[in-house]
Amino acid sequence: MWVIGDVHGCIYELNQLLELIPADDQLIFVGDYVDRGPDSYQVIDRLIRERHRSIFLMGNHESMMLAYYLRPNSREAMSWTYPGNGGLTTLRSYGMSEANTFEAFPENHREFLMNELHLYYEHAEFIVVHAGVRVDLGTRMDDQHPEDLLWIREDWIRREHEWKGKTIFYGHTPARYVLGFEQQHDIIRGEKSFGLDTGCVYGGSLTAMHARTGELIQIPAQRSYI
Ligand SMILES: [Mn+2]
Repeated sequence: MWVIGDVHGCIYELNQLLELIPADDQLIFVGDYVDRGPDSYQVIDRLIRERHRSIFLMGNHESMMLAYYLRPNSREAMSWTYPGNGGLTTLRSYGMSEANTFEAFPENHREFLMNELHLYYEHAEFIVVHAGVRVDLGTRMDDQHPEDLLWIREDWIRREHEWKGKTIFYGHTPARYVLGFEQQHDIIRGEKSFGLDTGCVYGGSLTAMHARTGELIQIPAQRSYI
């Protein structure tokens, strides 16, 4: 099973990456398919075509996007279209604007966003989650708060070495944020975790890591998209 980091509309790099992964291998995506990058519409379309062999997690960006339409008075909803968060770029990729309703999205995309995204995936040997976990809450994933699984950053990165549970694969925090710009293509190697957001949309790479063997496949971004 291959774990794939944040895509953020980087369709060119996603297509390249999937060329290099055997067609029968299972995929698990850590979330953040949309926003900021060139073509969120095409990314969702490609993911839907891979659904027979894939597990999809929800990222904070899908969560904001859904909130924008389904919980419009929430703080998350309002942040989706802030400059920098990329919601407007996503709308543009659909040929839409803020004036459109959720029903304007293709039905299969709406169905994908509402019904196919999980907060985490737990395997016998590892866990996959978008952002990380709160180590204080213990090792049972049921005890974690959804908001942390989608949004946690410093409280996870700083205390990762205290985690006593299974190996965790996550995205959300670009490697350059932790390792520095010079190492933006490297994954974040913790004591019991691997951070796979190598910041494709910022001009880093799109990364897939084989959960069992640790093999890496990386596609450097064509350019920085923001
Ligand atoms: Mn992200």
